[in-house]
Amino acid sequence: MKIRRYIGKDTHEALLKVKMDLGSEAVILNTRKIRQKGFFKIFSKPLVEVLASVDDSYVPATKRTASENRVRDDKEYNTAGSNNLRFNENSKSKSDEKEDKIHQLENKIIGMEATLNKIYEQIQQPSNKLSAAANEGNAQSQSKVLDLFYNNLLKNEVDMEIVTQLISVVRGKVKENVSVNETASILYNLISEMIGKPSSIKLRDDGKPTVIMLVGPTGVGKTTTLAKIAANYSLNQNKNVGLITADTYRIAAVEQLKTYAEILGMPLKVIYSVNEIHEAINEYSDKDLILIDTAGRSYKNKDHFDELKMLVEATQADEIFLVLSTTTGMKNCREIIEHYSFLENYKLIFTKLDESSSFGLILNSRRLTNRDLSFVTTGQSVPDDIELANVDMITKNLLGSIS
Ligand SMILES: Nc1nc2c(ncn2[C@@H]2O[C@H](COP(=O)(O)OP(=O)(O)O)[C@@H](O)[C@H]2O)c(=O)[nH]1
Ligand SMILES: [Mg+2]
Repeated sequence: MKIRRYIGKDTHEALLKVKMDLGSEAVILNTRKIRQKGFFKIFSKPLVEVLASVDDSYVPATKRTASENRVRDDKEYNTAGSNNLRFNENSKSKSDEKEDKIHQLENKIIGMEATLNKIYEQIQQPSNKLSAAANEGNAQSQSKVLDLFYNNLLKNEVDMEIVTQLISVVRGKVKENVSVNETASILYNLISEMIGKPSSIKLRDDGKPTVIMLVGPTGVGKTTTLAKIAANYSLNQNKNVGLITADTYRIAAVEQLKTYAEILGMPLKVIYSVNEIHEAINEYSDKDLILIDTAGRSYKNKDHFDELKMLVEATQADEIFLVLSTTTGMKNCREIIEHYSFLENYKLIFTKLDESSSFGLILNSRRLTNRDLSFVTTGQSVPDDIELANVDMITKNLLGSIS
């Protein structure tokens, strides 16, 4: 681990020096303002000092071979999305750039192929297998029908405890000779009720900006989701939106949101410590909506997680959204929810529904937290791939096909 000190006339200049020297993987350890020494310099503007570190194994882009760049770009493409600005862009040779472009196109084609396959599968199937089979309405023994749904719910990763409870409620309600249709409709109602009515952002009506904060583990899609929300409120609802990021752990994270802010024509404020949050919010007093992005602090690192707690405490946001990915395993998700239980009130956002085949995690988390469901995201595209959770679609997915 290399640790170095960089000085600039402002944060921007100091961070630029970090990037030039250590690349965008550099970790910012500390930033502070320093006074220049000497009698006359005492009255000049303070300089900014940034302490940054980078792994010894890190090779700056300019010193990498083409194939190293290719492997690295694969990683960056997968973890930060195609919109993420990469620092080494300017220093690449023409052939590297060409290779990158071809590679990005390949990725896009793979994505399109997957989408086409999905559409093809849907066309092949009756539009709603569940209702098609259910419409037959054939009477069967109660236990056979219930077994079917029991298995489907478990297959879709609904917690055993919830499945058992659901089935026992249905058992109490239906007669011995029961149609699949009747059972499906009772279960459908029970599950929809459990998922609850999704709740969007509640904008303040006292003329003050509504302050929204997104929290959650690294890589679940907080920044992308924040950009989607910002774009939708700005473009579709004509709201004046200001962005703040407290995720200054990696330069690449700031760059990512900066890129979105530039594309969307919104201001972005970067805060490096908890005590800067009030000033940042105050400077946005003309905004309708302030969206705050946070670093995915691991609860396994107590100091980092405590920093997040302090930020939450200091911000007193109007609403906090805990962002969870449907691709996370339930065991992991349970641990995450437990660690974020310090939040007094929050709503749930689920991401990456496009990458997950079963939505048991949504029902389980709703049950576990008893917090309102809000948005779900269905792809990497900003601003399109976000919607208020569709309870009908989630419930049908959980009940599964019965053919
Ligand atoms: N497939 C898919 N990928 C997503 C979705 N939302 C975000 N991502 C991707 O997940 C990766 C991490 O996203 P990012 O917003 O940086 O996560 P953060 O670390 O929580 O801020 C990026 O590659 C995003 O493009 C989604 O709904 N579906
Ligand atoms: Mg982020």
